[in-house]
Amino acid sequence: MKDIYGNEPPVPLGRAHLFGALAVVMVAVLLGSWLVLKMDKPGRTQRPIKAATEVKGDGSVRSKTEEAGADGMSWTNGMVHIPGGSFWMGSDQGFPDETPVHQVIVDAFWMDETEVTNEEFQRFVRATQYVTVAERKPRAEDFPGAPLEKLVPGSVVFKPPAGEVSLEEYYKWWIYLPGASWRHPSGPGSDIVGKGNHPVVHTAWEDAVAYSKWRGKRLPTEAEWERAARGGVERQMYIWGDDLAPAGKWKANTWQGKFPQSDNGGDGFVGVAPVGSFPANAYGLYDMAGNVWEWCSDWYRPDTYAQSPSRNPRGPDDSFDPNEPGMAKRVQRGGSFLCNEAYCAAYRPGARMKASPDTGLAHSGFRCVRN
Ligand SMILES: [Ca+2]
Ligand SMILES: [Ca+2]
Repeated sequence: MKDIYGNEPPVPLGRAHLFGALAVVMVAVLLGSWLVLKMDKPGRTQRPIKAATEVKGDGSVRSKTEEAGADGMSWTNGMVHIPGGSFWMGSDQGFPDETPVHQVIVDAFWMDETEVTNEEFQRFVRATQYVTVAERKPRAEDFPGAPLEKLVPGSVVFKPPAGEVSLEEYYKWWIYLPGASWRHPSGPGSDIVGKGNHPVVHTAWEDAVAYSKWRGKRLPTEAEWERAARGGVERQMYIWGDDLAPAGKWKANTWQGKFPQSDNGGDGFVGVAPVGSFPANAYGLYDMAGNVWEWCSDWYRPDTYAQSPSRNPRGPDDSFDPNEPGMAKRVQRGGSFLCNEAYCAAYRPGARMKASPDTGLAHSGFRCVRN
């Protein structure tokens, strides 16, 4: 089950792992997943925009100004039009769950130009008083066997191990940190002041769904996400081509150096980068590779593609992860600032990840779509 680099698939984790492990290891520990319209051309919206238009199939133009979103602006503000059409989904150069490569047809939709930012998420929280999963006290019934004193609000952060570790010992660089949340990405001593344009992190799937609904949007299907990421360019290893760093230039916020001990920030960033710090793909979307993982609406199964309908697939009806058969998981895409060639190379547009819906990590974010 190794990939083209000879790597084992990255290990997914969920909140439940954390508390299960706590029952055994008496420390506030662990967990972690690494794993963690119709227009001829896609159009990038200008911001601020108040009068977006849509060119319909018959050539007529429809204004969307009247369809204001929750922020009083046109809902297309900050979104990019992704044309409908067919593309080759999957990859035969990655892990087995990316196969078979198959042709999929997706209707047109609009997608957020960037990952959802702290500033955007803060507007949502202020308007709704929403409390994220990481800020809620875990319920004892959800984590049988966990010491009650350990059931405190928090999330999982990345901490480089001091010495040599096996790449299978993921629990040595993921730490459950009480008080970590989107407001405090690195724990209680940290905040998001001056980081309004950073992607929001520590967002569980249900947090992402709640935000999406408030904006009158939704999470993308896995097929929509991959079509958008590939930008109309078929069967490339990366969304920008087949070279990881053409002419020595990094094209996404990933990891350089020895993982997981030391990220030398060769791409200009250690940790998250402000959204849009790297070149957009051919559709005008930023950070579809790297920076933070992005939730999709689909349940995860490794055999999804073997039974997927060819038109507007919405994922399987149930979830199955052979690594954790009892835990239902949703799909995540795009990789993060922690991804590197030696581990998961998940910034490839075909790469798939999964996590339980109640799991948010220091590199888990999302973006929304709408038809
Ligand atoms: Ca980086
Ligand atoms: Ca991303």
